[in-house]
Amino acid sequence: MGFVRFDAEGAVGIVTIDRPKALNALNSEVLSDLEACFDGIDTNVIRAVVLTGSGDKSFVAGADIGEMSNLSVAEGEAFGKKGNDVFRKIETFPVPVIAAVNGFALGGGCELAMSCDIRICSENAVFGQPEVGLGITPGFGGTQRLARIIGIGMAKQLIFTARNIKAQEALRLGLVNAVYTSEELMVQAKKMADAIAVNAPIAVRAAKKAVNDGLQVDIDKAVAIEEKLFGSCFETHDQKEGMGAFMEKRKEKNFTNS
Ligand code: DAK
Repeated sequence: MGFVRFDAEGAVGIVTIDRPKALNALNSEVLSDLEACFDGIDTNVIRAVVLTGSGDKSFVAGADIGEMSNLSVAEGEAFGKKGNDVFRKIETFPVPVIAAVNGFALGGGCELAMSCDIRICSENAVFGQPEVGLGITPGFGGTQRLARIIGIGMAKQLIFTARNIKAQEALRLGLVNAVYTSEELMVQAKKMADAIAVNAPIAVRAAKKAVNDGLQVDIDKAVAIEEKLFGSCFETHDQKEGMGAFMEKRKEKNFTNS
């Protein structure tokens, strides 16, 4: 794949958007490569994914403005659908995806980070939804996910003013969970991914689905979703192994995702 690299380090997959000359901006080819990359990940082996951008300047500087500038309405819709399909794929990907935001995360880049389960960033990260200054609205879920993550009032303020924010403000608003130096970012992202990967995959996946699906419905339906997913863990190897290890006071656990 031309614009996306995949590396496996044990049970952790690292997906790198690799178009540094354009600050990893998302054109149709990058979106296709990203989709193909996630389609190709063997979730029997990979238990957590880190998504980042190549270089130390940019995660993703947005959708490709050059490519977008001359789109017709129909082409704009097709481009939007392509992006939304990939972002939903990441959001609903069976295993957790951590965005390691290593610089600019603007427009589609901020939206891509928000489609991941967890965001951490480097000190030089910059987040923003500059679309209204370009004459468009955020189109890869930004109006929806930003409001869900940082709250309606602040999301509206950032979107309407098109103001960029730096890492520390993103941390204060809850857009990212932690800020690290550029050197430490991937180290910490992999450490977090490792900490996820040692747990029972069946339970981690069910927990991701419970949070995601539960947030779309009212609390009565949400707890019913949780009950179902909780129940689905029982009679599995991983549940027996996890509880067995506790009963036997055993530290080592052999989770098999079965
Ligand atoms: N698209 C294309 N190329 C980009 C780019 C982008 N978003 N961002 C940067 N580049 C390219 C630059 O053109 C430049 O290329 P060359 O001139 O060297 O060929 C190269 O990357 C380096 O950029 P700069 O020279 O500008 O670097 P600086 O350090 O001076 O500035 C910057 C970095 C990130 C502040 C600046 O590049 C910048 O402002 N970039 C644009 C950021 C932006 O506005 N991003 C949001 C794009 S709008 C849709 C769904 C979603 C979307 C749209 C439609 N539908 C539903 C249809 C999403 C929209 C967006 O994301």
